[in-house]
Amino acid sequence: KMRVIFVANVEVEAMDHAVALARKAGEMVREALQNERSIMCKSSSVDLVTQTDQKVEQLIVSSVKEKFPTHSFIGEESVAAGQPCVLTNNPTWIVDPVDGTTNFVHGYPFVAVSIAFAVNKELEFGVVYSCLEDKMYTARKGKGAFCNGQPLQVSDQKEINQSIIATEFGSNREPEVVDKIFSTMRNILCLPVHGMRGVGTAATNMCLVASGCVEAYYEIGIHCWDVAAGAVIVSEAGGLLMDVDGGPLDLMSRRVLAANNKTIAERIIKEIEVFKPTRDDAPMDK
Ligand code: LIP
Repeated sequence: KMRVIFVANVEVEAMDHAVALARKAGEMVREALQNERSIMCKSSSVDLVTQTDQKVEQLIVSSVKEKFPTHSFIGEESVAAGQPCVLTNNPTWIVDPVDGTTNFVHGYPFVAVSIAFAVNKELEFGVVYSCLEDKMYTARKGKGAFCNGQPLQVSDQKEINQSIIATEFGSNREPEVVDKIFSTMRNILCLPVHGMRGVGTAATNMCLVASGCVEAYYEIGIHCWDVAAGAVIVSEAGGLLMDVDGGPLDLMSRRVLAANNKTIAERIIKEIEVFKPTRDDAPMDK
């Protein structure tokens, strides 16, 4: 019993720290938007990164390592710099310092800081700060989901024809992949659904599912850091997480479906043309 209490206390302390870090990171993003952004490319000319992404991740990493020196870290820019992307049983922070980097570069007003925490490979809490909306989404396993302290609840809609579905085009520009992405969108649009949306950041799309604004969000091509925090928030708001083929969510698979209920999830799955990106935890030489 003492160990359970100890673990819970660490998680509460870690979550409070994550919220404070997300807010500080959001200030850095807002400040950087007032200045020229240095744009660099990663896997392609449309997979962007900026010094702000790197500075924000450095702020979070250094602060976490100081306060929780035994904890592990998976961060988008650390992995881009060659750190392994492997989730172990060790308490692990999973961070996207600037989710919606392309939006950030263009000044398109949806940019989020996403911080998740896992122990024994189980997600324990998620924090997503939509820093241009000043919306702090938080959720801890078993304790509910909130936006700026207000409880969140997914939509109760079970009719796909009365739904809005979110997705993104992603950053893969290979024609055969783009064909699958558009074919899936055509299938879903023609069900028909009320509409399709995407704000340009996975974490924010997931928070919109948790808020009941959209019934589901799916995407193939995301990374674990894009969706880890949002997964806790959707789940604690009464939603569910799956792989796009109907299997259980596999955080490293680069595939996600977040939905308000099983009825909507199963209807969407029938329309998705699945493909398998290289996993986040694939050996580095892959
Ligand atoms: C983005 C995701 C988005 C995806 C983009 C990009 P980033 O994350 O949030 O869902 O479509 O290709 O991966 O790179 O801005 O942190």
